[in-house]
Amino acid sequence: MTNAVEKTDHLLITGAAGALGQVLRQKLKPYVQSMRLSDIAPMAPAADDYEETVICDLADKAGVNALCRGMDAVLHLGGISVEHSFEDVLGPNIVGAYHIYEAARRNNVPRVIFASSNHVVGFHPQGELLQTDCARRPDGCYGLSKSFGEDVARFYFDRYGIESACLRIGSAFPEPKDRRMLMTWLSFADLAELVRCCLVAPDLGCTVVWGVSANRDVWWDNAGAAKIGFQPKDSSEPFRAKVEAAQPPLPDDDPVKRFQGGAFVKAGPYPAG
Ligand code: NAI
Ligand code: 15L
Repeated sequence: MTNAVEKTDHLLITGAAGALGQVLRQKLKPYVQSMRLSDIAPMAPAADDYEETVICDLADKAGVNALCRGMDAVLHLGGISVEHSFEDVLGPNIVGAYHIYEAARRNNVPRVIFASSNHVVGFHPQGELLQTDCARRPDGCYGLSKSFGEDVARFYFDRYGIESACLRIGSAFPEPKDRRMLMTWLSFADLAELVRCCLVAPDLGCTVVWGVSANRDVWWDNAGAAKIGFQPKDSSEPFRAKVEAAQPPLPDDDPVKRFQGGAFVKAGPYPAG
């Protein structure tokens, strides 16, 4: 089996019960033969013989190992998706990322698409144009956990040749919810196309890609996207008037306006566990 696939035979999606998991379960269907859908939370039941649902905690090493058995690629969306205490992110995000890559290695899964986040660079100032190889400046325990995940991806490529795309997703929602998201928004259609490109890219290597639509103003230079043939089509511009009418500009010295991570940079600290 080569790493590049025209149509992925068997795809594991973690975090399948979540917001993006539900979207991608539908949108990726034409590009895969079968999907194993997993989450710690209940999911919609398998729709046909090509879907399978498995409840699994990412902190359960044996369970995650079984999830990866027979898979050709993993789309790793599962975990805590907003700022929380270190104790809260430790199992799902940090231990979970390690379990996914270790299970990929043990089961000869050649490719993992890892849902990283813009919060690995959240303490860069807004307005600064970042390359994918910029210094990481995580903006909290959640960002730290995603930064660890990117390191695990790199290690498993360098050591074992498992290819990865680390998707530094901006804000993937039906529409941008605030002024910051006019810059960071990623439409669901562009997200699905980004994942499809990662599945079929002939030479993915270990690539970091900004998950962002073709917004008028962006903070991220997406060279990695060009490498895998991803060309976003949507833009936040049609939502600008609505967003700006709903939210007055923030003062310039508000950290939410100063830093790329927005509100995440002043979340917490949270009490331990
Ligand atoms: P979500 O919170 O809706 O979904 C995450 C899923 O992971 C949930 O269904 C949850 O039950 C599951 N999960 C949590 N702990 C688990 C555990 N211990 N074992 C197994 N499953 C567990 O998040 P969403 O928005 O769907 O995001 C998907 C991924 O993309 C997440 O990893 C998130 O960090 C990342 N991301 C999302 C962005 C967005 O704008 N939606 C932006 C940047 C990154
Ligand atoms: C994320 O990483 C979160 O998962 C998502 O809920 C949004 O808050 C997004 O970043 C963002 O920065 O807008």
